[in-house]
Amino acid sequence: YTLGLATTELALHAPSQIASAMKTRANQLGFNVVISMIDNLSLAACRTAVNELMSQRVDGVLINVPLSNEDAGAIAQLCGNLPALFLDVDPQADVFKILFDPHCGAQQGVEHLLALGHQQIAVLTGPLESISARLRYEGWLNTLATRDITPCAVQHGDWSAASGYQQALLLLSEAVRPTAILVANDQMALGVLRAVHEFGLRVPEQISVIGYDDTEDSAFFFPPLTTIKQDFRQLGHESINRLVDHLHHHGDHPGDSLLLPTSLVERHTTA
Ligand code: IPT
Repeated sequence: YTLGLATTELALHAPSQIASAMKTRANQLGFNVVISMIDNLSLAACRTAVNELMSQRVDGVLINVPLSNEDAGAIAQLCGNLPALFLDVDPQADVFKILFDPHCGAQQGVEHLLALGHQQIAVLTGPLESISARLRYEGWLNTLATRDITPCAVQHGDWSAASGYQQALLLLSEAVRPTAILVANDQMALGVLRAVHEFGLRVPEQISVIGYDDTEDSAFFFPPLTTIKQDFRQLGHESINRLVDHLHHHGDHPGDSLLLPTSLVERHTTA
């Protein structure tokens, strides 16, 4: 078989680690993976990528592009009989999918900060065009609301360390200084740590920072980052297994979708 991967920006750590894990598993099974990368978040860009893969006669496609329910439906339709597995959609989306539970991850981050006694919590979301960024944000707000807390400040980044740095400068300039910052991914958290350092504040004594992903480098940030782990190796392994399973059985298996858990990794940026 040849499998096709349509993916969002591979300069980001999470999608590149996911692609790497898929390649590794596919190689073990003797399959090839061809990649088509989109460079802007739009349905049109995703269509172009999928068309490009189909013209290379792939036997199935993996789609790691954030898509609304409607757009995921449109892409599933474009694929027709070609098996398509989605990796960045709403858990409610009516397509074949493997996802980390965004509600679970968001809740674990908030509960960790609440257990440490934080009440002045600022949040830094991912880009709101991304469904996963929106679901993490929604999960944070819902969990905070169970304790009648609203974030003391909110900013939106674009998943990059540069945006984390810039948005953290804004969060730290607000009248009320947060005692903790919830960050939607580890790359942005890297930029946040630098901004906090430049403000002359100590992590975690004066301000706690928690990330999301647990990408390969996060244990080597300074201080080592507390974060919500998404096991990308497991995601790559499972997604190839399930897509290949689908190819062998030639049919619809609506039960094939999978929601993977996330876990809290406590390091040294929260107290
Ligand atoms: C998601 C990552 O958590 C985030 O850091 C960013 O890299 C994003 O991907 C890019 O789309 S993981 C995805 C499978 C929801």
